[in-house]
Amino acid sequence: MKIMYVPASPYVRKALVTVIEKGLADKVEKVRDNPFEETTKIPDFNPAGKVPTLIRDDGGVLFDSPVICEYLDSVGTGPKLFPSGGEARWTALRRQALGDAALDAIVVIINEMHRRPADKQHPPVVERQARVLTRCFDMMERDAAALGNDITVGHIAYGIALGHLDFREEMVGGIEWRTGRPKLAAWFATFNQRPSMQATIPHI
Ligand SMILES: N[C@@H](CCC(=O)N[C@@H](CS)C(=O)NCC(=O)O)C(=O)O
Repeated sequence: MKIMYVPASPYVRKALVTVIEKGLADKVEKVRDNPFEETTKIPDFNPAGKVPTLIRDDGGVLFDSPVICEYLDSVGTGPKLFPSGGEARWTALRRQALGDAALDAIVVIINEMHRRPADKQHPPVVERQARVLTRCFDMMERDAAALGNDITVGHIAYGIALGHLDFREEMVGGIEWRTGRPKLAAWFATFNQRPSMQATIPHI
């Protein structure tokens, strides 16, 4: 398999953490391709032109990190990251959606503050997404005691959203998530030590 990636993308990181957690590191070739560069080949495979994009060994293409992560879970080894059914599945999917919602809000803030000319920026956009982030992290804090030492795609999505805000803290105007969220901070400190998280620390 091949995964088209950039090392700063949190959605890519979800997929790469999953690759490692599922024992697939030697089966997935990483192909660096920046979707914002003219030379990108990503649109030949994924009409959205986004990373991560996964090219399977049979030539089939998968995109969007939730789909890629579920595929990797189905072909790898180790505990299921997507529980097969019941309430456990809904909990994992809800947590994934919450982590991804926080990521989406971070991306909107960064695009608004750093990818638009100053005279085209609209502060209410950033303020609205900052409120989204507050609500997302508050919900994670309420959930933190239930996270335990398990790992599902929901845990991965939480960890990557929190890690991404740390990575982009300056670009999002200094929003930080630990104050007033001690349970979440303690959970992240442990989760972030997993080899899969340490092997995928984002960089430019
Ligand atoms: N929902 C997608 C989001 C992927 C995404 O937005 N990736 C960004 C990089 S962080 C990208 O490729 N952006 C290119 C663009 O917006 O044109 C997922 O979960 O994979």
